[in-house]
Amino acid sequence: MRDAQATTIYLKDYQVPDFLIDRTALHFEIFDSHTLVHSTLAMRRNPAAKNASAPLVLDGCELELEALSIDDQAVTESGYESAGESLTIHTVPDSFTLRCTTRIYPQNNTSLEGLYKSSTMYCTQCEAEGFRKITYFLDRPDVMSVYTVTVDADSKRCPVLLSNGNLVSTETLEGGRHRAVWEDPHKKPAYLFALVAGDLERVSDTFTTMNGRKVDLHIYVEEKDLDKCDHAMLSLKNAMTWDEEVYGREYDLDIFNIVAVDDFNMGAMENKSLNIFNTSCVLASPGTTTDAGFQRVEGVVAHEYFHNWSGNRVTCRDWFQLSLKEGFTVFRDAEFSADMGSRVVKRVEDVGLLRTAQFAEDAGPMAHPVRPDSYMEISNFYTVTIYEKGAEVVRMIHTLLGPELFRKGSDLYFDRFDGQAVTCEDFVKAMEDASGMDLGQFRLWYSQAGTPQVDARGEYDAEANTYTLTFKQSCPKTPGQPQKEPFHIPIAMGLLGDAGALRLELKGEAPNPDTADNTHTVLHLKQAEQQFVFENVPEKPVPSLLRGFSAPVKLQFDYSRDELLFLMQHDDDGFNRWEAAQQLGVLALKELVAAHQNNEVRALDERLITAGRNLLNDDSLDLAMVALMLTLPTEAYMAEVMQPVDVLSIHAARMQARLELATALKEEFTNTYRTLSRRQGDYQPSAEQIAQRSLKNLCLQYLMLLNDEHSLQVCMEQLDTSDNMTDRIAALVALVNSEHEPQKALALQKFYQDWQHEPLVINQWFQIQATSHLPGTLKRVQELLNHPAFEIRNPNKVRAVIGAFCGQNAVNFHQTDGAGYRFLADRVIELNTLNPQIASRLLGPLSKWRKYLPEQQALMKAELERIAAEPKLSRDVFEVVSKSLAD
Ligand code: B3K
Ligand code: ZN
Repeated sequence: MRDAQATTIYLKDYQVPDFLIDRTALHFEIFDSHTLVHSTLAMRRNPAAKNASAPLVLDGCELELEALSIDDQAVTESGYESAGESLTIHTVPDSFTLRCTTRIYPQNNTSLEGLYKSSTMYCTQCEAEGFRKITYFLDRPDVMSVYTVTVDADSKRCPVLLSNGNLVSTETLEGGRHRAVWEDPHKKPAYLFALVAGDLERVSDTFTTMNGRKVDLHIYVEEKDLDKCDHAMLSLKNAMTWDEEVYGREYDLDIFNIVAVDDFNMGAMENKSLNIFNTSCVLASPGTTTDAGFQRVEGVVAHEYFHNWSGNRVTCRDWFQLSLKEGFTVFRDAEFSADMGSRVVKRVEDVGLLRTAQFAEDAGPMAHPVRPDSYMEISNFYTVTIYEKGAEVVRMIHTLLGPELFRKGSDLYFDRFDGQAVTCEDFVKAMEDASGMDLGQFRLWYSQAGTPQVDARGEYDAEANTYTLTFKQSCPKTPGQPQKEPFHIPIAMGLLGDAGALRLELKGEAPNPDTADNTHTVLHLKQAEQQFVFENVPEKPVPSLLRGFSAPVKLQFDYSRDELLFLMQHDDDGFNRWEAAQQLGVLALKELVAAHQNNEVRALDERLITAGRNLLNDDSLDLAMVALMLTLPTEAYMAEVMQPVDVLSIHAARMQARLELATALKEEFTNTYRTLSRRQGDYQPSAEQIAQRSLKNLCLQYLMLLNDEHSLQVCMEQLDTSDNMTDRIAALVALVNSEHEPQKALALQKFYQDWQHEPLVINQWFQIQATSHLPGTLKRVQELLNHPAFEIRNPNKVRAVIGAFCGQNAVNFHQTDGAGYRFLADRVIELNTLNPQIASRLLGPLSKWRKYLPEQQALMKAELERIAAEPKLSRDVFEVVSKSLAD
């Protein structure tokens, strides 16, 4: 474990590297007890470096150095200095060959960074700074090198030997060993290096690119999982086609490999031509995977593939620029998923994540800009801000430029910077140069943290036939940023009249001759306060603002409930129809929360029940939309709009509202459930079938709240007879959250017996129990930690039990005696030594302690202090804990 060092790295201190590495030859000798890494680096001084006689400082972490030479002259111990994470050689020529041998122990590497063992296979994870755990190197993304990799291992235990690029030779060695040599013609930073050695089987296919290059596609998995690769393979081919059609980007090698690994810190990794995936993001089959799982596989496969251009061909100059590749690539994968399935559903899901997780991060102690100014541990910056807000920033550029100019901009960006390591500024400049649009003020989205608040009001002048929208924007202070400048905020909007959308004539602007449809526009909000006047407005309109969630802001407009009901039915923007339903739900839930806090009895606003009935009775509506609009705002979203957060009252209010809806609409839910249960044909993860299942299962969840025999029977039948995991899991969730104790216990037991040989299914089984909102869940979670299927070293299991309990089960995590907080702190302390990245990630729910009620704050803070007092904290945990406790 790397010890905590309170060193902060600043963007302003960036300097070009003093040395370059033109060629890298690595030779791995993998043995059971250890691995030897022999590296040969062709190095020279960087002509652009400031200091022409700088010493050579290499990165290296937890390495045993066995040999070191420069131009075949051994460097003796007095010739170098090794301290912390670096090795310094004071005197080197201008150009030289550095050879070095390190000894590492992959089987003991529980951090899952560098070269490690996941069950019987060897694999790597080098982003961001894992390569330095393999050998001494210039482990920074602006040092790009051409790699040749030789791997020797036991032929039986590791019949498959993979690395980046093309396989150039194989050889049988003495002693039952063999060798493979791989060469990657594209220069790349060390974080994209990968190696896999193990006993794997593969599924193969081919793809022919737009210029006729035939690419071999392989997915490597354990033999038992060979039947779960079809969806990933199809997703990969769809992604390759989509990137050609939408971005003009073609794949650049003859081979593309994906490897599935059980123990993996995140979803997947875009190593050049050798993507390594968490099994949860690549394996899928109807019997074992839910709809959400299928969609995740499609999205992650596409995301990693898209990185080949947005990340690999054009990479980041330094880690402050992480969103350059991540934000852009998330935007690309979101658009791909929208094109493959339902656009509105995808947007609603993404905005849900943004408005809960990202807005909370932006308001907490770890708030940072999309391009951070500083960090202690870069692993802590793979955040929802870098990924999701970063994607929103790219989406806003797309909205401001329109699709054609955006494509011109992306073409220019890829052409201009191919093979280079660049910055967010380079990206924005390319967009500006291609479009002619001034993005000067827009750049503040990269440098200012915090979620802007936009307050809007509208005034209709019946005499003048004008409608004036006034916007005020502000942004709360965040750590290190007490003052904020106004942002350039694109507000997509329209005005609705009684008979439909109104034509828009914005005062001072000529109508756009290019748009036949003048009912939709994008306002450029740039000032702290700004007015927009619409002329020739024949009636008082209802404005539809921030369509498609055109900017990551908190918008406040005082709609009446009747106006929200009107927007729910008539807005031509699907996202905003859903948003109107959400805001209506927020108003109703706020009332119930207040009543609960005052010990009053109050009924749910009748209008929600009427609206629900109308939705369920209207055959013309899209089923996915109905399901989304019938889902009340989540507890996490309510926590965002009601601070300080009273977790227990929010939970009680939402439960009451759900029960009232279930009681009032029992007949409609029953009928809809029955109609939707009759599916035609086999299971397909198609948008249409997914919509059908999501509404059917929502009906089931509502019906199960009634706690009656009939609903129980329906639920048990679905659990026992379903042919797919989506329906089975939905039934199990409903049952586990119900009061039917004997049936629940039996069902959980049977489910375990049926699926114990499918680790990904068992993770769901863990998660369902950890997220039960009923009392006694913490005790159950503690028992689950001792379950034979639980492994603290497997991140998926940690996420399924500990992560799910602390992050998705507010009512139990925040139980008033603080036992939930104590439980989390104990797990963080345990994981701090084993896997610092996972430990630090788990801390999220505790770090936001300041937004809760005073008694909870005190208990949460005490647990953070207990962690802070631990003698040996990893840098990852140290950074989050110390920033959480800072004033
Ligand atoms: N780039 C990787 C994330 C690496 C995280 C390292 N701690 C996966 C992705 O975003 O595609
Ligand atoms: Zn990524």
